[in-house]
Amino acid sequence: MKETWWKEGVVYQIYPRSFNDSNNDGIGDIPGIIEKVDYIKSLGVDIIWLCPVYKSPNDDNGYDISDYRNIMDEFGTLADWELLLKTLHENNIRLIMDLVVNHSSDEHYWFTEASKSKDNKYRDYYIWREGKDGNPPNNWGSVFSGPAWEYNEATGDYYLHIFSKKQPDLNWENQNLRNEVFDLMKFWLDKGIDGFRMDVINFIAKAPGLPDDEETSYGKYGNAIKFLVTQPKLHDYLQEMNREVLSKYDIMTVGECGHITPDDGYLLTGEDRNELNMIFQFDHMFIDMDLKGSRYNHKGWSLSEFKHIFYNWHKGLFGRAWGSVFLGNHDFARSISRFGNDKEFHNKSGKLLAAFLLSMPGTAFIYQGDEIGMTNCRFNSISEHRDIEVLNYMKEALAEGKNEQELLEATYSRNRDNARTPMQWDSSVNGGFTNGDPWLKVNPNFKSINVLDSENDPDSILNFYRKMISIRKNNKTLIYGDMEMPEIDREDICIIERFSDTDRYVIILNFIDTEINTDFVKYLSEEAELLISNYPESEENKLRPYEAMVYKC
Ligand code: ISL
Ligand code: CA
Repeated sequence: MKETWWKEGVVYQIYPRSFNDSNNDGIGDIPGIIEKVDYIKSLGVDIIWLCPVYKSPNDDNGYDISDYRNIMDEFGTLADWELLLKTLHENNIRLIMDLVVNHSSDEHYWFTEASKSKDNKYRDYYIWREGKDGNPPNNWGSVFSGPAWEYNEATGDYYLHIFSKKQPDLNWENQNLRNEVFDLMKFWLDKGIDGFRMDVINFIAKAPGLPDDEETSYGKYGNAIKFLVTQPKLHDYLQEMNREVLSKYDIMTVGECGHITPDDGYLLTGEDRNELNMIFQFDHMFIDMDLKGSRYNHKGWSLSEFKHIFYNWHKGLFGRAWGSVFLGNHDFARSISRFGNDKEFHNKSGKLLAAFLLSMPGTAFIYQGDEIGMTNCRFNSISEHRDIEVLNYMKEALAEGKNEQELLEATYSRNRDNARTPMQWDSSVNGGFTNGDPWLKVNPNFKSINVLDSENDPDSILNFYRKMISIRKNNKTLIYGDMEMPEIDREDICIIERFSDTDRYVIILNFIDTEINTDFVKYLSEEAELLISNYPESEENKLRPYEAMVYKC
C-alpha cells in the first residue's frame, strides 16, 4: 500500500456550533476554535474535519447551505476562517471542510430562482415532478419524517427533498449544476484547504424514473434510500469530479456513504478507480437500529456482529482500497454510552474504545468530546431539543397520540442532540463553553467530565487518547498492517491482531463489565511488550471489566 499523509493522520471532528463560544452569544464560532488550537495540537491529531460553517438558515445546523462561498454570521467572517486555516497550518494541522452538495438550502438563490417558473435558468438544478392526483410523484419518505416531496405553488410541481423540505435535492444530471459544484470546490481548495468530507455523497444519483418503493416499511412512506445509494451514475459523477477537481490537488477526500456493502465501497475508493480516497461506512453505527422504520426503532446488537462488521470491511478493502474508522459523530448517540459503559466503568470503557479505535485499520476519526468521555444527555422536555430530525419525528408521533414522556424515553439513546451538547471545557458555568445562554443545553455532568480536570489527571481518558494516538503514529503496522480477529464469535472479548512482514501487534479488549477468565497470553510472543493498558498491572489468564491492552509482539 502506498504510504500517504491522509492514511497516517488522525482526524479530529469539530462541530463548530458546540465547540467553543468566543463572544458569549451561546453559539460556538470560528474565533472560539482558534482559541483552542493549542488544545487540539496537544492531542497529537493531524487533521481537522470541520462541519459546515457556510451561510445557512440553520434548518439542519448548516447542512442546508444558502451561500457556498461565505461564512455563517454566527460563526464569524471569511477573515476569521482564513485565520483559522493559517493558524492550523502553522501548527502542522490540516483542514478538511464539509461539502454538502446532495442538496442546498431552499434559500440558496439557485432554488429561489428555480421555484419561480418552469423556464427559469436554474429550474433544472433541482428535481421537479408533477403530482399524481393531488399526491406527491412517488411514495418516498424523507429521512426527517413526512414525504420526500414538497409542493411548489408558483409552478404547480413538487420538488424532491430527501432531508428537510428546506433541503431540496440538487439535480446531478445537469451539467451546469455539476460545473457549479466543481467551481465552488476549487474556490475552497485554492484557499489552501486539505480536502473534503462529502455529505451523503452516495445519494447524489437517483434511480432512473424515481420508482415507488413497493414495501412501505419506512413509516407510512416508502424507503427512498435504496433508490439512491448505489446508482451506476454515482461513479460517473465522482470520476468526473476527480478528473476536473480532485486530481489537481494533494488533498484527502472522505465520502459519507451509508447503506452499502464493501464491494460498493471498493468501487468508490479503489486505488485504480479515481473516485474518493476513503468513505465512512455505517454498518456499525446502524447496528442497534431497525432501519425499516425510524432510527428510534431499537434492535439488539451483539459484540460478535460488531466485530464481523469491521472485519468484513477490512477484508473487503485491504490491499485494493483505503478505509476509515470512527465510533461517533454529530449524528449519533455518544460512543461511550452506546458501546461502553458511561457509569461505573466510564474511565475504563472510555479508554477501551480509544484503544479499539486507534488500533483499527483505516484513517481514524475522533469526534469532539469523545476524548474526554462525553456521554449521552437526558432531555427533560421536547422544548430542550434542537435537532430537526428528532423534533419532526416527535411532532408526527404526538399527532398520532403518543405522549411527550414516552417519546423522550424512546428517543433518548438514539437522538442526535446527544452528540451535539456543548463541549465541556471545565467545571465553571456552562462547562466553560459560553457565558451566555447555550443554544443547546450543556450536559449536567460537566462538573465531573471536562477537559480541565482531565488535563490534571494523568489517569484520564484524555491522556490515554494522547498516548494511544502517539502509539499509532509510531507503529506503522497499526496503520498499514493486515488484521485478524481470533475468536471473533465471542460476545465478551475482542482480540485484534495487526501484522505486517516486519512486526505484529495484539490488542486485547474485554468489552463487558465483568471479569473473564481467559488464556489471552497464548496470543502473545515471549518478548511481547505492553505498550499501553487501562489497569495498573495485567493479570495472567484473567481480564477485568473493560480491560484494554495493546502489545507489541
Ligand atoms: O440514511 C440515514 C438514516 O437511514 C442517515 O443516517 C443519513 O445517512 C444521515 O442522516 C446523513 O447525514 C448527513 O446529512 C444530513 C445531515 O443532517 C447530517 O448531519 C449529515 O451528517 C443532511 O445533510
Ligand atoms: Ca459565538
